[in-house]
Amino acid sequence: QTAKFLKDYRAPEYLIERVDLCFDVFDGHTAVTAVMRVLPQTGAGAMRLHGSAELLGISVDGRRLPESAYRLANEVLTLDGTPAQPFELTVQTKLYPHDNTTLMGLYQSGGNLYTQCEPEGFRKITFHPDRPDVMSIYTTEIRADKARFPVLLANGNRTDGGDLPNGRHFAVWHDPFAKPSYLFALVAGDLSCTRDSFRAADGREIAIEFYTRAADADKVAFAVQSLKHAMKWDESRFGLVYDLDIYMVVAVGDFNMGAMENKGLNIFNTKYVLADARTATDADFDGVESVIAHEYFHNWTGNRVTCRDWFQLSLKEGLTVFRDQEFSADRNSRAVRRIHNAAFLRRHQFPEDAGPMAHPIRPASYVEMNNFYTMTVYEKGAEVVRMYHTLLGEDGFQKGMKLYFQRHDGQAVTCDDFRAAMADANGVDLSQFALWYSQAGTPVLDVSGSLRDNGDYVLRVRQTVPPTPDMVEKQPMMMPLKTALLDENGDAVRFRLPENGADTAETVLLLTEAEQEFVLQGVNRAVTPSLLRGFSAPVRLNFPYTDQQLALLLAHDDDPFARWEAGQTLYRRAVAANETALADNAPLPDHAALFAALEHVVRADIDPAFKAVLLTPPAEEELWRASDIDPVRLHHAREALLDALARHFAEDWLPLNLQAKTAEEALPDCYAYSPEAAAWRSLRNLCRSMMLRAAPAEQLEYVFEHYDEMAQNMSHEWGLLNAVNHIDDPRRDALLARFAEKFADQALVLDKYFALIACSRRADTPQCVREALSHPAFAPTNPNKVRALLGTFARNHLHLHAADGAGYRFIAERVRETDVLNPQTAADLVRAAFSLCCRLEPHRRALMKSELEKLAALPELSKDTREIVEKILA
Ligand code: B3K
Ligand code: ZN
Repeated sequence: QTAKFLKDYRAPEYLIERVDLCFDVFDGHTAVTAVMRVLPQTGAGAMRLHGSAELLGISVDGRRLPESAYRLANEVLTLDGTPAQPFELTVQTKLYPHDNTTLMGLYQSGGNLYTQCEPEGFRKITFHPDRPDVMSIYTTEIRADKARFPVLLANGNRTDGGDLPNGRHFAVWHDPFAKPSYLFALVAGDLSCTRDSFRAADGREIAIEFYTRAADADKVAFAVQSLKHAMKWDESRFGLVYDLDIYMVVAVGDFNMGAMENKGLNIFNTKYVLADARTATDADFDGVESVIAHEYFHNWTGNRVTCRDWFQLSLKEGLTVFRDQEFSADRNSRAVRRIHNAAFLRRHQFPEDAGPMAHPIRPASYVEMNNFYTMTVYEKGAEVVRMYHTLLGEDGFQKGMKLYFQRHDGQAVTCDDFRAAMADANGVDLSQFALWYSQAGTPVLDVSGSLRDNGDYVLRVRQTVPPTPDMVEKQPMMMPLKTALLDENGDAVRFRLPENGADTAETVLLLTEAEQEFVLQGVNRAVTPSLLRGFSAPVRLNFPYTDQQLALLLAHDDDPFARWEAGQTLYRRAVAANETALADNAPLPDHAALFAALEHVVRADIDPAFKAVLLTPPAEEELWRASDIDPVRLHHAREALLDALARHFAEDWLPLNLQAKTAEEALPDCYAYSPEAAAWRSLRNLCRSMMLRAAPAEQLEYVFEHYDEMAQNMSHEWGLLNAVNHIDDPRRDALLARFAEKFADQALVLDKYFALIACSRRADTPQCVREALSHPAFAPTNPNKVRALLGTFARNHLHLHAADGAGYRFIAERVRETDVLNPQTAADLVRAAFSLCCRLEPHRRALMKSELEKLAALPELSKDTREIVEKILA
């Protein structure tokens, strides 16, 4: 396994000014001719190109090179004696897209052709430097059978097209913006087009085209509207206007990830384009809106200014996630969005930062770049961008963005360039902030507070950054700690800041040292601090709160994140108490303090989505301790708390549900997606699952009898099915079977069916998952199906961690099969199922390790999967 290192970066020796591509599509293969205008840089050595396609021939300035003039070894092509002056390089390759199950490069799906090039897929198409700092102007010609491939698309504007002999036709596309090879895209096939347009701020009319299978065309309207909202929002919030005259989105069912921001021609997983109320949940609609926006925002943060090398991936991803989070916050409840962001990070990124794959948001090395499109690079990366925003304010942040574009439009740059723009535009020193890019691990803040005799309140903050496999000793980092104080009634207490005497009710403390003391003057009474407001830094914070103080914050804090967090801490304490009781075979505690505090919440007159998140304890992944984890016992401890919660408020769920139902139905077009309707439905679904916990037999009977009238859209169906999904009763099976039958022609809904099977707590789940592998709708070549069934099972901690190791064995077998077809999907499965290995209690750790060792011993294992397996075993 050869790793690449950030410290080895060298500027390219050959630039490429222009790339003219011609794709000749035939039945069994596609022939590609690439003509490149090459600019050798001074002192350039032999020209080296990457490629794994079948090479048919190479010419320099029109003269075909003899085989003695080049060497091809390990997918690197070395050309000797190319001119020192600019020259024209022609490369001919032959591709077999129907055999390409990796879904990288050019591949076939449902008879159509699609590309995926980021990060290093262009080299599967032709021979090329294939690195993001080599940017070129692309012209693409596609020739194909007109009846089979009526639609021919590539980046930029269509400049030519017409008929050819033998029933063939062609199209030529030209992209006037220089771009790296990873943004190249091509689509050829039989697709239906939905058209719209957008009037840009500069007056230009931008054509919008969405391409789908004909049968799916009735489900794109929401995505089209989302795009227009995103275009408008980027103009008003960031002053960024779209630059081409056409924006195309193509939906494909076989896709490795969510979507891809190719210049002018986004390619999307159908999951993030297709949505109607019958087939998509509110969460799906929300996903469509934010991914459509994310890819659109990349046009500036990613395409116009791109990454110098792949170590800098967070430059575009962290920033673009921050931008899509802000877009969603502006379109929905900002408070609830922020809570969702924080919960998501803690559930998915914190475990990564505490495990064998821990890496800084700018990794120092990688074996397979595809393995570094991680929660850390994306989600923690977005939190790091948000900290600039918190430190500099909206104005300061916008100044920084402006300078960033002024300096770097059209360039491939680094995270340091971004940080410099933020610092220079605001005249501040952000050199210490650089540590966020080089140090992995979730920082821990241990905070204590005391009231001095003179009435000042003193906060002491100790910061530690835990060791990670890549680095043991860490430096203290710069971060904002947003803070306020509450008195015993829950009212805000004003205080003075010693540095400028300003009188305020909230401040952003700037942490820079391992230990720091902050004095808040003129407090003069007992207070409860409200800390890390708005989740102002991606850290874990400990403060020795009493349960009463947490109840006070939960009832009164005016910062929604801090209010929610107080509740989360109470839940964490309750689950920990359950765990201890289960370990000791003792009776479970009664959780009186928690339930008393939640009385307020159940009855509070607040945003229903906020109420729903306040009534939801942390996910299991957030509750894992540092080591010696028994995931099954933790699962039972958390379930027992939910059961107790359901019983404690047994009288409240029905009226609350009724209130939410009435409010939902009072909205115009109430079963369609809207943030308001979604908020009420999230509360309804919570109530429904609580009612089922409290009285399963009677509720199941009711749901079974009234399912059709209760299920007015997919959010209702999803809520109902999730609530009954764990009950061992033939009526549950009947409901699931009916669901699968009703949506037999809807691939995305069948993904939900597979996910329901795989997430169930029922004892027969492992058996049902195995049987589902031979369901006619399951396909091991389709990443959505693998993720729905196997990815979901890998997160079903009750069954994955079965004490006899059967869950581990099952996943390891599937990894083996998947790896042959699609290494990226296999690597993701390993990561999801096995990352916890070294933190498990010894018995399970040994079982999991032995499965990993068997995988590592396979000589043919892909480098994607091997990198993850070996990191876990290291
Ligand atoms: N940039 C792509 C991700 C490419 C992933 C390659 N394994 C989508 C996105 O982040 O917008
Ligand atoms: Zn992105």
